[in-house]
Amino acid sequence: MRHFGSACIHLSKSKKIMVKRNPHFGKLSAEYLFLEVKKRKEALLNKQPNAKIISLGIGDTTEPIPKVIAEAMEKVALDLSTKSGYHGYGPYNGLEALREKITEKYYPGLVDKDEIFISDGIKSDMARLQILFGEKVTVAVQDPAYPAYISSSVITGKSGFFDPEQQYVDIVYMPCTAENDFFPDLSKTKRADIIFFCSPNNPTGSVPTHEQLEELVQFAKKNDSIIIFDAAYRVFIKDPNLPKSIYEIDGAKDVAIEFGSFSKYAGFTGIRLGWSVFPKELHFSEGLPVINDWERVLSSCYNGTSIISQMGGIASLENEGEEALNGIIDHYLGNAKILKDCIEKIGWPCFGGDNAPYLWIKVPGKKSWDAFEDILYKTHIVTTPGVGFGPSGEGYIRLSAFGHRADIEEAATRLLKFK
Ligand code: PL4
Repeated sequence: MRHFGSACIHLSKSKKIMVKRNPHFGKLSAEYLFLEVKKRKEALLNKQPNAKIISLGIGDTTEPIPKVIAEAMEKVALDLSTKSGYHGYGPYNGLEALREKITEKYYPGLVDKDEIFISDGIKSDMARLQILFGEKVTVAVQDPAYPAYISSSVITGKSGFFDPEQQYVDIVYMPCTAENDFFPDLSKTKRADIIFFCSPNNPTGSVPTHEQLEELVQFAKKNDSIIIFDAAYRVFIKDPNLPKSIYEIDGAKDVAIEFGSFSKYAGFTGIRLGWSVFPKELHFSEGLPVINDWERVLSSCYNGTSIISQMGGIASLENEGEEALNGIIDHYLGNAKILKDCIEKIGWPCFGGDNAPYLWIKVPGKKSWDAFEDILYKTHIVTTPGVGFGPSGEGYIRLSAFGHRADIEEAATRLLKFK
């Protein structure tokens, strides 16, 4: 048996074949965060099968997809059963009509439709990104950050090992804490080839200002680094003074790739639809355009995105779909407000939730996993332990504001036990 963090791995006694395991898997810490959260929830249910669990852990959408969007998907699905409406493989970069809509809505005057590539979501694009850069590049992440950046980097060989401080050696951690207003001190940050940066941030819910993103772009330019800007939650930014895309910053096209998703905007976490932006201006040190290699990765490793999802995506960016979806975003932000008011009544320091669907909460006197267990067993509410997002998350938990209103109100009542 070998121990990695809190997990134990049992070595099998069954017959072994000659193929060696990818050694990078041996460097991974414990369980992938969200699987560990799920296991602990199941452990509670094994002990208390009647527990009425409210899940505010994994950030998954709960509200039904507006009918006008579902009907667009139904139509294309039915058309596929006809000779004239049948489609085979689609273009590997996605439907032109969808790329045009994304450009119009999200990047007017900033990005060309040929710089957009439709995908089945950010998480899989992140994995393909690792193929693009290979194992030799160095990586920086916000600490705390969405754990998939680190897992996919480690699996593809970008880190030596997981040290006793629960950090990956060779990965640059950029602490984002309440003390620095959740924006890294770039004057103290070591250079890395690739900088993962998420805004609104998962898990802290913080959104950097224009000035802060300008600083980030200048930092990348000075260091010849590439920013990977994850805008999965951009639709939650309601403050008109805050930037929604890295391309709102002058010169960002020289140094930044951006990822977007329909998961949280349109409730497509199960349908799967996202996009990447690769500006033509972005070049490798040899002078070759990065976009050309991305096209090669996609043409070699991806066969295009479901036409059903893409037609749903188009409907969700048209007026009727967009209006209905804005109501749903407001619903989730209303949930965040209910939870935030409740946490403020309890008196725990609480961040995020204004322009993001996550609340970042410091539970006084407790480590993250202890706070997670305490809340789970006392209130039957699933949260996500902050330390799972990085060492700077220790002592915090994350609450997701995705949920039906009745569940959120019930959760707020149960949490008041801690007052
Ligand atoms: C649980 C910053 C959630 N099993 O749906 P996608 O692939 O377009 O986007 C995934 C994604 C990308 N970027 C950020 C994200 O936070 C997410 C989704 N994160 C969360 O609770 O943190 C869902 C996580 C899922 C997973 O592991 O991704």
